[in-house]
Amino acid sequence: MTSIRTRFAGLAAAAVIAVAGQASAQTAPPDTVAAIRARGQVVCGVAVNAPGFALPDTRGEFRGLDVDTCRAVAAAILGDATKIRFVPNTTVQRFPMLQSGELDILVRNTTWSMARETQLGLAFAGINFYDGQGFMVKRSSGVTSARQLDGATICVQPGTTTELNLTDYFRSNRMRFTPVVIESAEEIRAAFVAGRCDAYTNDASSLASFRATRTTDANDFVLLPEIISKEPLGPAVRKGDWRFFDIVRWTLFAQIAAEELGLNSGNIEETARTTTNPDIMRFVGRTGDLGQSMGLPNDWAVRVIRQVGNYGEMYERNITPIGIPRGVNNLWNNGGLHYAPPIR
Ligand SMILES: N[C@@H](CCC(=O)N[C@@H](CS)C(=O)NCC(=O)O)C(=O)O
Repeated sequence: MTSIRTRFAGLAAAAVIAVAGQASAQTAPPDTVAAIRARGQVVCGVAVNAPGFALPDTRGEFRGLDVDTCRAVAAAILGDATKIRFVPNTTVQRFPMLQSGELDILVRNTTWSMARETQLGLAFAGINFYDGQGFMVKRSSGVTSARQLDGATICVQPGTTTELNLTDYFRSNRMRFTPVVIESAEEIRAAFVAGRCDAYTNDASSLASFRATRTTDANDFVLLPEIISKEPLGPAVRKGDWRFFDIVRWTLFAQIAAEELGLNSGNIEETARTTTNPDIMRFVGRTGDLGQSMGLPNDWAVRVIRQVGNYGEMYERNITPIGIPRGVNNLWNNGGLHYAPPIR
């Protein structure tokens, strides 16, 4: 029953998306930056329960890579990384909430795909985590490869790329499966632990994050070796509001470039004053007027790096503790994929 109901909710959300897409084509493009300034806050949509990406700590403060990606935008626009309201949402709710203007920005383990840009009226400003989809099983099952999952029951969240890849993978390998579709991350994990499904499929980061929350029995769960998709995760905004898009895009690139330039939260202010390196002088706004070109003060990137840190600092703070090595999420000149175009 749950599975039928949640599937129906997914279809209803898709209908809302189609209508919202038509409506937005007729109205003037929103000025999100003006709205953020007037409100004094960025409204950022995040996951409900995603350790490493978005989760409130014991004092109720949100922590995670997605959270920090939003904080950096608040630092760039408002000069204060704390001027932000986090709005947790499910995989099904996230796109209608961004389209309707309830959110300024969505940073929610969300995969950049063609259809999400061309059909949903959204634009992805960059990639804050390179991910891929995996499967987790209980060690006691004895399963060691996804190819052994023929006939299995699989827990999956609706409205996700995960659901689509799962179907493709089983079809192309001539295997069958029964989905158990549950919208809430907490409930789907409980269902998996309780044995309602043989395997749980999600972004590998999310599976690692689930395992990291199992304090006593983490070893009872195994991530299978197959990674069946590309899941480039990143911040999404409404299409058409290009000023805001530029700020989100170049804020993330500034964090990546800062790591490459050896700039971090500890040294940025001193370096900004003393450097004679032309790339860094432009980066910190002593030359080039690049901040002004986005309607921001020229030291916008200094604010971002001082308050939130470079990309590597965000990674160490949030992702290293859930046990995922830098790997493909390293800089391009260190064996990874993160590459910022020139800031000039
Ligand atoms: N990246 C995929 C999957 C997104 C997804 O399922 N995220 C999970 C994994 S972190 C999630 O949101 N869990 C936490 C939650 O629902 O609060 C997509 O964009 O469709």
